[in-house]
Amino acid sequence: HEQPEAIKNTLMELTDIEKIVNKMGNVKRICFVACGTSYHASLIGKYLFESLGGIPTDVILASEFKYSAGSLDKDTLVILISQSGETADTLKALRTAKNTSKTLAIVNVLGSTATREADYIIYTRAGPEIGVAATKTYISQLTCIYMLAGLLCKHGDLVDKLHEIPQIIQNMLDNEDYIKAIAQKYRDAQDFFFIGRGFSYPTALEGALKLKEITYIHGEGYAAGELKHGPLALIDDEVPVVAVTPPGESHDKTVSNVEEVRARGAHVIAVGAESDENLQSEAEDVIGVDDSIDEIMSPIPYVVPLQLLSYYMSVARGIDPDKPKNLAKCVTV
Ligand code: F1P
Repeated sequence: HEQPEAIKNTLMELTDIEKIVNKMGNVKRICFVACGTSYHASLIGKYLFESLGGIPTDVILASEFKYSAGSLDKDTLVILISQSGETADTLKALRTAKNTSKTLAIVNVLGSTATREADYIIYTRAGPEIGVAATKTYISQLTCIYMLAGLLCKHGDLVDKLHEIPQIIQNMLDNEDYIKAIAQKYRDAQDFFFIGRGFSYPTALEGALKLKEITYIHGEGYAAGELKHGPLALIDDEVPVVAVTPPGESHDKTVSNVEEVRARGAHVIAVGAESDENLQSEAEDVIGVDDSIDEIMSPIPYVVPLQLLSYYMSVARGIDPDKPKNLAKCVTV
């Protein structure tokens, strides 16, 4: 519920980000390193920097960095994303990356280790996050990545569009009872699939992660086009499928994937544009997002209904969503 405020506060970092971009000079290659939710934010970064700026971009899980860090050099900008700035694997990667490359940390906690060790720092201004699972910090990380991409790829329109998102999210929060009702309906499901293409693929991964973290239901995030390469075998009427289908290039193909899973009996919850008539006829439940949101901007507002879905399922199952079992807010070993 603090998402609109978190975005507005993070947008105030724009001037600092401009200064960093001017200081850094030319960036020929980007390598994101992160864990968990921060990794999913990084994946969105890859889609942005490659599609808008043609900047080759890798995304590496911090825990895998020591086995495969790609080809880092002085022209590579290594971007570490971490809510806490204390995640052990991310810090290890930062220390290795510093030997060859410029490092930029996008962090929520002021004065954390990453902020002391990276060459450049951008703060996400989400405020302290009480729950263990990252929600508003994810949105703030994305806000920073979009501002950075807007500046590095010379797409000022991205920043303009960011200013419209807090109100769009607020409108969704004002109508969240609908999502609560869907959560009630599926509270006893044992497996879920989340599917999306392009910019919506990391959103699907993040939706599935939130489900696992706070409801203890198995959730599988999948690139929609990969379904037919195996997991379609798992789809039946007991496996709800959440389809992330914003308007844009990937839309029609994802809708055809919705048809495929429905043919196997799946109950489909689609997240898409409010006036998308196609979705209304294809999916059992449709969670509408403002029509003005295109595919590129969709990762920020579209993740909110997925977070709420998991939140309400968690509550319906008698779990405390703020204190999930076996999960630490910060993984320091
Ligand atoms: C990464 C992370 C979080 C997750 C949990 C464990 O943390 O995977 O995304 O919610 O708290 O750690 P960070 O590096 O972003 O602080």
